[in-house]
Amino acid sequence: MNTCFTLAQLGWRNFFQTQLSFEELETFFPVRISEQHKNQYHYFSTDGEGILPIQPSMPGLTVGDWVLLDEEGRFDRVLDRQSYFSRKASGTKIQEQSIASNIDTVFIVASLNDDFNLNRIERYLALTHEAQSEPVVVLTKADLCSHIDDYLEPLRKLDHHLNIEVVNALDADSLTGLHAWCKSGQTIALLGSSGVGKSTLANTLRGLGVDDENSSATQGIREDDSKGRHTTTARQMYFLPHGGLLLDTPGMRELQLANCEEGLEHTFSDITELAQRCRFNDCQHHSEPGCAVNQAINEGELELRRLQSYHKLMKEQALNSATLAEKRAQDRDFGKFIKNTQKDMRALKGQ
Ligand SMILES: Nc1nc2c(ncn2[C@@H]2O[C@H](COP(=O)(O)OP(=O)(O)O)[C@@H](O)[C@H]2O)c(=O)[nH]1
Ligand SMILES: [Mg+2]
Ligand SMILES: [Zn+2]
Repeated sequence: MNTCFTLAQLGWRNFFQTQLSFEELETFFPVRISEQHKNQYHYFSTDGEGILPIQPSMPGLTVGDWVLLDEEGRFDRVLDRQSYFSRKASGTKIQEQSIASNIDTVFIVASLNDDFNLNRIERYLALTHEAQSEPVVVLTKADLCSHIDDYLEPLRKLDHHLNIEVVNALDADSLTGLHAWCKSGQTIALLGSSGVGKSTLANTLRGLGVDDENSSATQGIREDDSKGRHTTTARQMYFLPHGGLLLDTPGMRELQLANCEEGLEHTFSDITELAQRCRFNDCQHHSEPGCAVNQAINEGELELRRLQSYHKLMKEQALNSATLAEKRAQDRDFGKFIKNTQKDMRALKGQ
């Protein structure tokens, strides 16, 4: 099947258009990366779907990227991203890993059961805000929950403007509230821990049944990131019947924040606003005198849990950002070392 798409359907907009010169518009054509594999990318274009083999000279691309190809279908360059998701790679590896780019809306998926965790939702919110995307918290398994308000109340307290949708991911009728974000040209990504119903939600939104051969594998079969036992082998972008593009992100178990200060400040704007009234400019809101944040906690206006979550995530992102910066500096130094050595070798040979 090779369907043609309009650029608008693929999420093209002025932000990308303005990056192309007049000549480029004539000689190159834009395509959107839809799948990432070991040796190749798949893409959507106005001519349908295509494959871009990975060359050593190409920068690392991610699903969602807009890329310019020449008339022969060769890679020219990647366009600036309107939004970008990355994380510190899981495990001990010091590395930044890209997740997706040019995402308009993130469905932060959490289930209405004991797995529900406000700290984790705050973590996803920070990541979404940092990436300049709009968050929608999607609460799944409503059909199995008899006390939904117990979850809604603390969630609304995080941010009164937060978009919240309560669904049964197995039932298409309960997902109509999500259609507002799934319009043509809109790109949506799913974030959430394992087992909350991301694949189920993706399948139902795509209009696929559980037994459909094209459906994303849901749990029961193990998804494993590190040992190559994925049920889904690659990050992939799908067209939804309502016109939007949906990105499922398999194997996102551990999500460490790095370079996420702005996202955190946005997510915890209640705390950052209070902090402006602290006596000291550099107040850390521990036990300093005249701390407006702690005063709010004492007066019951702010939850202690929330301040603790803020401290924890700020510390984590600062540590990871520093490690990543150090790693980059080391890589740079090593690159210089190699270059100098090669120069020395050539000089020796020339003697
Ligand atoms: N009853 C009910 N079960 C759900 C719902 N969402 C997901 N499930 C079930 O929860 C399990 C995990 O779902 P899955 O989509 O694999 O989660 P993922 O790891 O986030 O992709 C599966 O057995 C689903 O059928 C829901 O809203 N209601
Ligand atoms: Mg899944
Ligand atoms: Zn303070």
